[in-house]
Amino acid sequence: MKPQVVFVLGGPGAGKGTQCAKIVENYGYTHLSAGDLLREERNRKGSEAGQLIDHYIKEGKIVPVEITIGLLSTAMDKTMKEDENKIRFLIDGFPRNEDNLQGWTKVMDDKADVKFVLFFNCSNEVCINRCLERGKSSGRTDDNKESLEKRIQTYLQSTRPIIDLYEKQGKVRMINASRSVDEVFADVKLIFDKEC
Ligand code: UP5
Ligand code: MG
Repeated sequence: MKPQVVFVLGGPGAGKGTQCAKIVENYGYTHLSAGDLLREERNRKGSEAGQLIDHYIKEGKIVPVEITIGLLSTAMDKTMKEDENKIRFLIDGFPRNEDNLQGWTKVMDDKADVKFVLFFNCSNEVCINRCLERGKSSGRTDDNKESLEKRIQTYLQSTRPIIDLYEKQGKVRMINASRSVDEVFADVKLIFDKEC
Protein backbone atom coordinates (compact mmCIF):
# COMPACT_ATOMS: atom_id res chain seq x y z
CA MET A 1 0.00 0.00 0.00
CA LYS A 2 1.30 3.45 -0.96
CA PRO A 3 1.72 6.18 1.67
CA GLN A 4 -1.42 8.31 2.05
CA VAL A 5 -0.74 12.03 2.23
CA VAL A 6 -2.75 15.02 3.40
CA PHE A 7 -1.18 18.36 2.49
CA VAL A 8 -1.77 21.01 5.16
CA LEU A 9 -1.67 24.59 3.89
CA GLY A 10 -2.50 28.08 5.12
CA GLY A 11 -0.76 31.37 5.84
CA PRO A 12 2.03 31.87 8.37
CA GLY A 13 0.60 31.33 11.84
CA ALA A 14 -2.72 30.00 10.54
CA GLY A 15 -2.36 27.13 13.02
CA LYS A 16 -1.09 24.33 10.78
CA GLY A 17 1.36 22.95 13.34
CA THR A 18 -1.07 23.30 16.26
CA GLN A 19 -3.86 21.45 14.46
CA CYS A 20 -1.52 18.79 13.06
CA ALA A 21 -0.45 17.90 16.60
CA LYS A 22 -4.10 17.34 17.50
CA ILE A 23 -4.74 15.27 14.39
CA VAL A 24 -1.77 13.06 15.30
CA GLU A 25 -3.21 12.48 18.79
CA ASN A 26 -6.65 11.58 17.46
CA TYR A 27 -6.12 9.93 14.09
CA GLY A 28 -2.72 8.25 14.11
CA TYR A 29 -1.05 10.27 11.38
CA THR A 30 2.63 11.12 11.22
CA HIS A 31 3.22 14.87 11.12
CA LEU A 32 5.99 16.14 8.86
CA SER A 33 6.40 19.92 8.84
CA ALA A 34 8.49 21.00 5.85
CA GLY A 35 9.46 24.14 7.78
CA ASP A 36 10.59 22.13 10.82
CA LEU A 37 12.63 19.79 8.60
CA LEU A 38 14.28 22.76 6.90
CA ARG A 39 15.11 24.40 10.25
CA GLU A 40 16.57 21.10 11.47
CA GLU A 41 18.71 20.82 8.34
CA ARG A 42 19.80 24.45 8.70
CA ASN A 43 20.97 23.71 12.26
CA ARG A 44 22.70 20.43 11.39
CA LYS A 45 26.47 20.67 11.66
CA GLY A 46 28.11 20.28 8.27
CA SER A 47 24.92 20.84 6.29
CA GLU A 48 25.76 22.07 2.80
CA ALA A 49 22.39 23.76 2.43
CA GLY A 50 22.39 25.38 5.89
CA GLN A 51 23.30 28.92 4.83
CA LEU A 52 20.97 28.92 1.89
CA ILE A 53 18.05 27.71 4.02
CA ASP A 54 18.81 30.33 6.67
CA HIS A 55 18.71 33.10 4.08
CA TYR A 56 15.50 31.90 2.43
CA ILE A 57 13.66 31.55 5.74
CA LYS A 58 14.60 35.05 6.93
CA GLU A 59 13.53 36.46 3.59
CA GLY A 60 10.26 34.51 3.63
CA LYS A 61 11.25 32.93 0.31
CA ILE A 62 10.63 29.33 -0.69
CA VAL A 63 13.64 27.02 -0.62
CA PRO A 64 14.38 25.17 -3.91
CA VAL A 65 12.32 21.99 -3.99
CA GLU A 66 15.26 19.59 -4.41
CA ILE A 67 16.22 20.33 -0.80
CA THR A 68 12.72 20.14 0.68
CA ILE A 69 11.62 17.05 -1.19
CA GLY A 70 14.83 15.26 -0.17
CA LEU A 71 14.09 15.96 3.48
CA LEU A 72 10.41 14.98 3.18
CA SER A 73 11.04 11.77 1.32
CA THR A 74 13.84 10.72 3.70
CA ALA A 75 11.55 11.37 6.68
CA MET A 76 8.72 9.36 5.11
CA ASP A 77 11.04 6.44 4.32
CA LYS A 78 12.44 6.48 7.85
CA THR A 79 8.96 6.44 9.41
CA MET A 80 7.80 3.51 7.27
CA LYS A 81 11.02 1.60 7.85
CA GLU A 82 10.54 1.86 11.61
CA ASP A 83 6.90 0.79 11.40
CA GLU A 84 5.46 -0.49 8.14
CA ASN A 85 1.92 0.36 9.27
CA LYS A 86 2.72 4.05 9.48
CA ILE A 87 1.69 5.08 6.01
CA ARG A 88 -0.51 8.09 6.77
CA PHE A 89 1.24 11.44 6.65
CA LEU A 90 0.32 15.07 7.26
CA ILE A 91 2.69 17.13 5.16
CA ASP A 92 2.53 20.59 6.70
CA GLY A 93 3.53 23.74 4.81
CA PHE A 94 4.16 22.09 1.45
CA PRO A 95 3.68 22.46 -1.56
CA ARG A 96 4.00 26.24 -1.39
CA ASN A 97 4.66 27.19 -5.00
CA GLU A 98 4.85 25.93 -8.58
CA ASP A 99 8.44 24.68 -8.10
CA ASN A 100 7.35 22.65 -5.03
CA LEU A 101 4.43 21.16 -6.92
CA GLN A 102 6.55 20.20 -9.91
CA GLY A 103 9.15 18.63 -7.63
CA TRP A 104 6.49 16.59 -5.84
CA THR A 105 4.95 15.44 -9.12
CA LYS A 106 8.33 14.41 -10.51
CA VAL A 107 9.61 12.55 -7.47
CA MET A 108 6.57 11.44 -5.45
CA ASP A 109 3.56 11.15 -7.75
CA ASP A 110 4.05 7.41 -8.31
CA LYS A 111 5.14 6.76 -4.73
CA ALA A 112 2.36 8.38 -2.67
CA ASP A 113 -1.36 9.25 -2.92
CA VAL A 114 -2.49 12.76 -2.04
CA LYS A 115 -5.90 12.29 -0.43
CA PHE A 116 -6.84 15.93 0.06
CA VAL A 117 -5.55 19.36 1.01
CA LEU A 118 -6.48 20.72 4.42
CA PHE A 119 -6.58 24.50 4.09
CA PHE A 120 -6.53 26.68 7.19
CA ASN A 121 -7.94 29.97 5.98
CA CYS A 122 -7.09 32.90 8.20
CA SER A 123 -6.99 36.68 7.77
CA ASN A 124 -3.54 38.20 7.26
CA GLU A 125 -4.03 40.31 10.36
CA VAL A 126 -4.69 37.30 12.60
CA CYS A 127 -1.74 35.45 11.04
CA ILE A 128 0.65 38.33 11.69
CA ASN A 129 -0.55 38.90 15.26
CA ARG A 130 -0.17 35.21 16.16
CA CYS A 131 3.37 35.05 14.79
CA LEU A 132 4.42 38.32 16.46
CA GLU A 133 3.05 37.04 19.76
CA ARG A 134 4.90 33.74 19.31
CA GLY A 135 8.02 35.68 18.30
CA LYS A 136 8.39 36.95 21.87
CA SER A 137 9.62 33.49 22.87
CA SER A 138 9.94 31.25 19.77
CA GLY A 139 13.47 32.17 18.76
CA ARG A 140 12.36 31.81 15.14
CA THR A 141 14.36 34.12 12.90
CA ASP A 142 11.27 34.89 10.81
CA ASP A 143 8.79 35.82 13.58
CA ASN A 144 9.45 39.54 13.22
CA LYS A 145 7.61 42.31 11.39
CA GLU A 146 9.99 42.52 8.40
CA SER A 147 10.10 38.77 7.71
CA LEU A 148 6.36 38.45 8.29
CA GLU A 149 5.50 41.00 5.62
CA LYS A 150 7.58 38.97 3.19
CA ARG A 151 6.07 35.67 4.33
CA ILE A 152 2.56 37.02 3.76
CA GLN A 153 3.50 38.32 0.30
CA THR A 154 5.00 34.95 -0.63
CA TYR A 155 1.91 33.19 0.67
CA LEU A 156 -0.45 35.40 -1.35
CA GLN A 157 1.62 35.36 -4.54
CA SER A 158 2.92 31.79 -4.60
CA THR A 159 0.94 29.53 -2.28
CA ARG A 160 -2.64 30.70 -2.81
CA PRO A 161 -2.45 29.79 -6.53
CA ILE A 162 -1.44 26.24 -5.57
CA ILE A 163 -4.44 25.98 -3.24
CA ASP A 164 -6.65 27.30 -6.09
CA LEU A 165 -5.24 24.63 -8.37
CA TYR A 166 -6.19 21.86 -5.92
CA GLU A 167 -9.57 23.53 -5.39
CA LYS A 168 -10.31 23.09 -9.10
CA GLN A 169 -9.62 19.37 -8.65
CA GLY A 170 -12.12 19.24 -5.75
CA LYS A 171 -9.37 18.35 -3.31
CA VAL A 172 -9.48 21.27 -0.87
CA ARG A 173 -11.14 21.04 2.54
CA MET A 174 -11.24 24.62 3.81
CA ILE A 175 -11.53 25.57 7.45
CA ASN A 176 -12.06 28.99 9.02
CA ALA A 177 -8.88 29.15 11.11
CA SER A 178 -9.42 32.57 12.69
CA ARG A 179 -11.34 31.02 15.61
CA SER A 180 -10.11 29.35 18.81
CA VAL A 181 -7.96 26.20 18.65
CA ASP A 182 -10.85 24.03 19.86
CA GLU A 183 -13.39 25.52 17.47
CA VAL A 184 -11.02 24.96 14.56
CA PHE A 185 -10.30 21.40 15.66
CA ALA A 186 -14.03 20.62 15.88
CA ASP A 187 -14.21 21.32 12.13
CA VAL A 188 -11.03 19.35 11.48
CA LYS A 189 -12.63 16.38 13.20
CA LEU A 190 -15.70 16.53 10.97
CA ILE A 191 -13.43 16.25 7.96
CA PHE A 192 -11.23 13.44 9.28
CA ASP A 193 -14.18 11.43 10.57
CA LYS A 194 -15.66 11.55 7.10
CA GLU A 195 -12.50 11.06 5.03
CA CYS A 196 -10.58 8.47 6.97
N1 UP5 B 1 -2.18 29.58 17.51
C1 UP5 B 1 -2.39 28.53 16.68
N2 UP5 B 1 -3.71 28.34 16.49
C2 UP5 B 1 -4.35 29.31 17.19
C3 UP5 B 1 -5.74 29.65 17.37
N3 UP5 B 1 -6.72 28.97 16.77
N4 UP5 B 1 -6.03 30.72 18.14
C4 UP5 B 1 -5.03 31.44 18.73
N5 UP5 B 1 -3.71 31.17 18.61
C5 UP5 B 1 -3.37 30.10 17.83
O1 UP5 B 1 0.61 28.64 15.30
C6 UP5 B 1 1.22 29.91 15.27
C7 UP5 B 1 1.01 30.60 16.63
O2 UP5 B 1 -0.37 30.84 16.81
C8 UP5 B 1 1.42 29.72 17.82
O3 UP5 B 1 1.94 30.54 18.82
C9 UP5 B 1 0.13 29.05 18.26
O4 UP5 B 1 0.13 28.73 19.61
C10 UP5 B 1 -0.89 30.12 17.94
P1 UP5 B 1 1.19 27.40 14.47
O5 UP5 B 1 0.35 26.24 14.76
O6 UP5 B 1 2.65 27.30 14.68
O7 UP5 B 1 0.89 27.92 12.98
P2 UP5 B 1 1.56 27.50 11.60
O8 UP5 B 1 0.51 27.69 10.57
O9 UP5 B 1 2.22 26.20 11.71
O10 UP5 B 1 2.62 28.69 11.51
P3 UP5 B 1 4.09 28.66 10.93
O11 UP5 B 1 4.71 29.94 11.41
O12 UP5 B 1 4.78 27.42 11.19
O13 UP5 B 1 3.74 28.80 9.39
P4 UP5 B 1 4.65 29.07 8.18
O14 UP5 B 1 3.93 28.48 7.06
O15 UP5 B 1 4.98 30.51 8.01
O16 UP5 B 1 6.03 28.41 8.60
P5 UP5 B 1 6.76 27.09 8.13
O17 UP5 B 1 7.53 26.60 9.28
O18 UP5 B 1 5.84 26.20 7.43
O19 UP5 B 1 7.77 27.69 7.07
C11 UP5 B 1 8.74 28.63 7.45
C12 UP5 B 1 9.60 29.01 6.26
O20 UP5 B 1 10.30 27.85 5.81
C13 UP5 B 1 8.86 29.53 5.05
O21 UP5 B 1 8.56 30.90 5.15
C14 UP5 B 1 9.88 29.25 3.95
O22 UP5 B 1 10.90 30.19 3.97
C15 UP5 B 1 10.45 27.91 4.41
N6 UP5 B 1 9.77 26.74 3.78
C16 UP5 B 1 10.11 26.43 2.47
O23 UP5 B 1 10.93 27.11 1.85
N7 UP5 B 1 9.53 25.35 1.89
C17 UP5 B 1 8.61 24.56 2.51
O24 UP5 B 1 8.13 23.59 1.91
C18 UP5 B 1 8.25 24.90 3.84
C19 UP5 B 1 8.84 26.00 4.44
MG1 MG C 1 4.22 25.51 11.41
